[in-house]
Amino acid sequence: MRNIDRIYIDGAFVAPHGTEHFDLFNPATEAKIGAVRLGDAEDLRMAVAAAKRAFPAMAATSKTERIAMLHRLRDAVEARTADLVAAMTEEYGAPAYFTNFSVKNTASIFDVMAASVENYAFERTAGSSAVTMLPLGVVGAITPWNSNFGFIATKLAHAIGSGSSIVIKPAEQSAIQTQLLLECLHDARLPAGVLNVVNGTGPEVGSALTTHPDVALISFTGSTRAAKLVQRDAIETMKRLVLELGGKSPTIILDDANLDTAIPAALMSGFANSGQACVSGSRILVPRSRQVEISARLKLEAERLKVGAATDHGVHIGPLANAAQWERVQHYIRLGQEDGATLLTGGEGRPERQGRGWFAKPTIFVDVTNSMRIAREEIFGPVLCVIAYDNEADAVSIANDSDFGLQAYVLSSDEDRAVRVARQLVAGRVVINGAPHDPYAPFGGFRQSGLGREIGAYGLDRFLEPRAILKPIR
Ligand code: TXE
Repeated sequence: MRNIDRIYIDGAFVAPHGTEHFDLFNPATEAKIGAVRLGDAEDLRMAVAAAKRAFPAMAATSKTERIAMLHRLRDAVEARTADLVAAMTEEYGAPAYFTNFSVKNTASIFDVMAASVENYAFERTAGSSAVTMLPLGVVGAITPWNSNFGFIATKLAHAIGSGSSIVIKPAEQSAIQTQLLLECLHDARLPAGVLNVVNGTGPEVGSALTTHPDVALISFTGSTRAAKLVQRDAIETMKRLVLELGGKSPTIILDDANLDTAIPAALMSGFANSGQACVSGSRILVPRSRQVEISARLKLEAERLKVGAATDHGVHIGPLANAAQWERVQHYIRLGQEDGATLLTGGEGRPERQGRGWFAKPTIFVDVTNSMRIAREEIFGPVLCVIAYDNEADAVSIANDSDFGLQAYVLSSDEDRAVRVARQLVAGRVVINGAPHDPYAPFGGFRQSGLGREIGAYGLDRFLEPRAILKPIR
């Protein structure tokens, strides 16, 4: 049983003032595995005060010093890879290929930021003025449970790269993972107060952060619902915002696609992390002329996917992260049927052989129209919609008919054609033919998928603002 009873303020693990606890579970067994003692608004204020004290010295650091800190953070994460994977497996339940990728990616986030800082022009000229890109002050970060390590690392990397100090309010559901990551980050010996982490709930600790007058910027990843509350709070003191939110990403299978590669790619983008990903390709757009053939292949290959605990051999899909998420997925599966969509495979309940654990069946609906709620709302589970289109223009129009605009996928045997289609899509990223993850590509979305971009120079731009010095011309 793990009891997380410390928060991280001013370079030290300290007991929070808060006395409430939040129980933690293994999603594959539903067994309680620990509890986290939650911080409160007073803890948050102390964390912001520490960050405020640390800011001037951090803002004055050179590129070389920031790069050295980022490298130390990378090394500290790499040194505990196996422990981090184990913690993520126990608390989150994802299969090994996913947990290994997540931890490796967490280390590489610091490397990518170090390279971006190296190339970033902090000193510039505009006309005859000297322009310096300056950090804004204390940064507040709020992160969700679905990719806990990656999101914490991303926000911290941007803070260090820009010369800011940071206070992070992580998701309380991932407290075991957060605690272990913090132990690693502590080993990187950042100056005290540069990194502070307060466990707690969104309405208490999260909103104490978003309303705090000494916080200059909020970098939030989570639901569009909570982001609207954050945005409302931020208005009061004109905080800058970076919002990375939900999606309803289309996967367009063009009529010339080779199904041997297109079907696995479509299923991978839809079912990775049990569909608990903002970039999940949850709408599969298929040419009407090939709908029957494509649906048959999707069914066949989806039914071959093995659902189970990370400890089982050869598992593709793990459990959902918590009971609320499992209920939410069941609700949408019922809703799809009520709205007239047809179940191609999957459905309500647990897969056979899974008596306990928050496992859901990989589910695919056909006869879906883009106006149905299952095609418009983020489900955040292994539930995919197949939507038929008449021609390329129709595919683009359905893909773009969404409140979101985070990511899109195009599959075709003609790459030039796929790029032509990609250029018409309203999405922060378009992935062609299952291209691998690019850690340097800007990340973020159009419309209600968010505000701003993270990663590299695009991310640094949001954490910095220009100061121009105008001198008399001689
Ligand atoms: O997210 P929340 P939840 C979507 C996904 C999922 C749904 C609900 O559809 O099913 O959201 O998940 C903090 N002020 N995504 O409830 O509430 C909260 O404590 C300040 C998509 O877990 O958005 C947590 O740290 N902070 C998404 C963080 O916000 C507040 C990832 C995210 O929690 C707050 C997660 C408030 N008033 C969920 N209320 C993605 N884009 O990847 C909550 N929080």
